[in-house]
Amino acid sequence: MSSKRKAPAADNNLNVAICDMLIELADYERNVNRDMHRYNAYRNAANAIAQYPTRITSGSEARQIKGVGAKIAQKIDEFLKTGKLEKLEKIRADDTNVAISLLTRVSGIGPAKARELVEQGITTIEDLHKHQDKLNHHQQIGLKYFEEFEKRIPREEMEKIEEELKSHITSLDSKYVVTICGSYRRGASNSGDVDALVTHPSYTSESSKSPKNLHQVVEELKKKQLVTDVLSLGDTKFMGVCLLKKELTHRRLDIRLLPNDQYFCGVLYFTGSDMFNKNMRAHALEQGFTLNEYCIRPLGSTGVPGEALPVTCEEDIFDYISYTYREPQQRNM
Ligand code: DCP
Ligand code: MN
Ligand code: MG
Repeated sequence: MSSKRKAPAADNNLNVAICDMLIELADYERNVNRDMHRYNAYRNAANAIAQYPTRITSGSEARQIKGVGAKIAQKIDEFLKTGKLEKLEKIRADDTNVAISLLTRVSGIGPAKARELVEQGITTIEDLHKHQDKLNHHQQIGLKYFEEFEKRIPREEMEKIEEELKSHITSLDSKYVVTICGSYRRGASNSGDVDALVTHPSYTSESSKSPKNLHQVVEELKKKQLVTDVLSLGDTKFMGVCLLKKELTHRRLDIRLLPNDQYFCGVLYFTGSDMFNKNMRAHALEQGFTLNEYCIRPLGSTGVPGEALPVTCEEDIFDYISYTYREPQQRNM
């Protein structure tokens, strides 16, 4: 998980301006009002509109799109007629909103922390540098690489990071399996971060001991100087920073260690997109299955999930729920 601000994939989106407006509203609802309900409503509308094949000419036309409600349609209408949105103009003119939105762009600073800081008069990145004592370790590293983390990672660089990760990790033990998921696996020309999944045959969901693998992997990546900083590290989840070469940009790297028997449900989930996941989970439910990042389980007549079904590849999961298989590049919505 990564970038805090991102537009829906919009290769040939004829309604970019409308989508940008909705995403700005969504971010405002999440970061300033902490209203995830409205946040999701705006995001869903933006995603739906990004897929729309023609240029929208009125609010009533937008209203016909699934995911666009009456209130959003009205805003689109105002925007198309006047070229702006009064509500957004007011939001942008409010210094508190602007400061909160800015601070939440720092990795590790969420809406609540941002508001707390702004209430203490800390409103700029410069202020943050002066008050580092108010930040935890993750937030301090987020601040240190504030500009770098906002830069997208070109696919070519992602390929090199993948190559290095795989070679370092399999040099520890050739039985390790590494998959870079996220937007990269969907074929994106650039990515917000590196989402790496790792598994090893000795680690399954039945294992009773807490696995040492991820600690060993991170140690090795630090030793090889690919990992420069650790944001957080547990037995199964690492969040940190990597750097390919001295003169290049520091990048956000997430690594998850997954049990061998849960690997492909994890690969499916972390490949996304989040919209694709939502749709696939909804389809699974309609077919009487519950699907999450760990497993797929049949739902009994009472709605209670049964035992996890065996999965040996992503296709198995599609097969169970009679969903036409889609290659990762076909999962952008
Ligand atoms: N994911 C999800 N639901 C979320 C967050 C994440 O299903 N709320 C899944 C789908 C994402 C994947 O995790 O594709 C990785 O999350 P990222 O935030 O890293 O998103 P991407 O890799 O897709 O985009 P980016 O290039 O911005 O990193
Ligand atoms: Mn990520
Ligand atoms: Mg990503």
